[in-house]
Amino acid sequence: MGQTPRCLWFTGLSGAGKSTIANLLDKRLHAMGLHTTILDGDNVRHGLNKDLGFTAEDRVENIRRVAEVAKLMVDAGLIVLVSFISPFRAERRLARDLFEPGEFIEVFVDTPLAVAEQRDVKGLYAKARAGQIKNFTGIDSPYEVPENPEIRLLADRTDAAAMAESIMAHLQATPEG
Ligand code: GGZ
Repeated sequence: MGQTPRCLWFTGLSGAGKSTIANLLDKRLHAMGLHTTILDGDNVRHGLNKDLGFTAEDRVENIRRVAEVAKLMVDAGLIVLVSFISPFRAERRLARDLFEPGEFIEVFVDTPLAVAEQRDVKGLYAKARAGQIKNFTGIDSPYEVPENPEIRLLADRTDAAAMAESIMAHLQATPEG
């Protein structure tokens, strides 16, 4: 597997483990000398998308912009790791449709709500349950489960390194995207 440009699109609940897995995978690819980049809330919602919040309309626009940026980066030859909740099927479809067949790999980080909520690493679920955060995904804003992702990770029962390896295996099995 070489520098085949592609978009790996991680979707899943807050606290599902998307960023952890994307970061591990990024390190693995980087160690092979491949050129990658990560797009996530940390580097996009504070800059390009700092005008957007968490209403349905704002999430749609968040994902639209992220998908367009990912497309530019893939066209520039990068392997792009996109890590957003991206809760709506329609917007994930719009993102996919920007790419050539095989370029877009949807990775569903499938952690049940109960598990993400119990972990509650940042205390956001507790705040959402208490009504202090509105429109929180899984609480009072929907997450539409991917119907046909290229990769589904059972993230509540699998070690993060093993999940990164299973994505590597997928990339190696589809070397031309
Ligand atoms: C969901 C929220 C919300 C609401 C703040 N709903 O676990 P985190 O903290 O680090 O990741 C979540 C992140 C989600 O942003 P995304 O850009 O990925 O969302 S979307 O794709 O739906 O546009 C969470 C934090 O932002 N966060 N408020 N109301 N997550």
